[in-house]
Amino acid sequence: MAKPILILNGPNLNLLGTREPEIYGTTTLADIEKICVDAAKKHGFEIDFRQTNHEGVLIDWVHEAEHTTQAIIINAAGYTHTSVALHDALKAVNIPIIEVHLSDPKTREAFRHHSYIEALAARSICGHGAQGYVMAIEALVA
Ligand code: CA2
Repeated sequence: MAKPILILNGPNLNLLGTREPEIYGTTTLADIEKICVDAAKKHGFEIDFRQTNHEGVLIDWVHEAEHTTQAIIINAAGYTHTSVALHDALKAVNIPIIEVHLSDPKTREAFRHHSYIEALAARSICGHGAQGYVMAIEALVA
């Protein structure tokens, strides 16, 4: 059995679908998980879909990933723009990384324009909503 694709979601993404629908839509994180499971299954892959509000937990999951998964898809949410520690963890693992954002941070407030993950990612997929996660899975499969 192939190792699963790890899909990591950062802080506040558990609130999706409940607030700020004008930015993030009405799809919940549980809906996105289901969309990802179905998209991966089509290509014979499994996913391991997680969310945390804690930076250190994200970092621990990245460390584990080198041994347990074949690739990481990550929406680090606010930590995208702040976390050197998450950047260092992602740099230390030797597996493909794809960055995903529901919105396009570069068209929003200036403090969202820099990503500490972008330079490490094979691709950054932004502004496609939940479909961006499917695009990331398909990019990995291809
Ligand atoms: O567009 C994205 O996916 C973001 O990663 C979402 C983050 C934001 O900090 C990034 O700049 C871009 C915010 C996630 C918080 O999501 C919420 C959802 C509903 C209500 C409140 C927050």
